[in-house]
This record gives sequence, C-alpha cells and structure tokens, in this order.
Amino acid sequence: MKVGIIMGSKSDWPTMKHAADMLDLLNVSYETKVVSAHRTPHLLAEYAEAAKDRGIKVIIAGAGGAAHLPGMAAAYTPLPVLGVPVQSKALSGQDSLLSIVQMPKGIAVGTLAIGTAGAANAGLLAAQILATHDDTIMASIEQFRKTQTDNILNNPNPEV
Ligand code: RP5
Repeated sequence: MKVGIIMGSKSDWPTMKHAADMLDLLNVSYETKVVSAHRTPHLLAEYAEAAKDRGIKVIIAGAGGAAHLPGMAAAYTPLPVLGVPVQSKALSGQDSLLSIVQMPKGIAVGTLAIGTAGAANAGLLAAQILATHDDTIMASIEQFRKTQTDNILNNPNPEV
C-alpha cells in the first residue's frame, strides 16, 4: 500500500471516503484505519513509526474537533502527512482546521480544506506526490485533469 488513510473515528469515514475514492479513481493503492490521537495514543505512535518501513509513502490523516491526529502522526514519521479537517458539529470544522494548520516550525503537515473537498484533494495531492516518481500515476492524474476540463468545456450551459 502506497498511501495510509487514517482517521480519528469511524464517524470520520463519510468524509475520508472521498480521499479513498480519489485514490481508487487514480489507481493508487491505499489502506484505511481508525487511529485516534486521544483514544488510542499508543496505536498512533506504532502506526506512524512503522509506516515508512512498511512501504507507505504518504499518510492522509483526518480528524475533527481537537484534531491532533495529523500533527502527532507527523511528529512520529518523516513521511509527508496531509491533514484533513473533518467538519465538526459544534464549530463546523473551524476548530478542526485551526487544530491542524497551526503546526510549529520543524514538523510539517500539509493542510487541506474542511470536509469532503479537502479529503478528495488530499487523495489527489497524495497521488501527485507519488507521481513525481511514478509515470503511471502521473498519466492517471493527467487523464483525470483532462476529463474534468473537457466535462466543463463540453457542457458549459448551467441549466442542463
Ligand atoms: C475526533 O473526534 C474524530 O476525528 C472525530 O472527528 C471527532 C468525534 O469523534 P466521535 O465522537 O464521533 O467518535 O477525534
């Protein structure tokens, strides 16, 4: 598996599924797992520390509320970590976004948009990172972008 998709709770899956769907579309292999920074802290450390030696190249981490999972995963691995702020009930994901984005200098998390667009783009960005060393994935991304553009150019009428 090239990409590890982790999330703080099963309740994050409807959002994080969009990252998995994007990777499916681009034919990039991935695994999914619930790993909570707060409820399973030892599992988080084990997962992130072992990821590189297991062949994972990029980690996508989604969490909501006090969203410490992406930052803590990044603290335990040299792999690139992409953070997805899950839309929370209380604060609509503003809390998740600010928890993920304000990393201290020296430990990086690439933070995406709140919610499903962020999750899909995390999948896309993970594939783009892998594509720098994989011509097959690069071809998939270029085809995806062409199809997306053609769909708009071929049907510009907003009423149909
Ligand atoms: C976070 O708390 C999870 O990432 C989730 O977004 C949020 C709520 O979790 P549940 O109470 O639904 O399990 O850790």
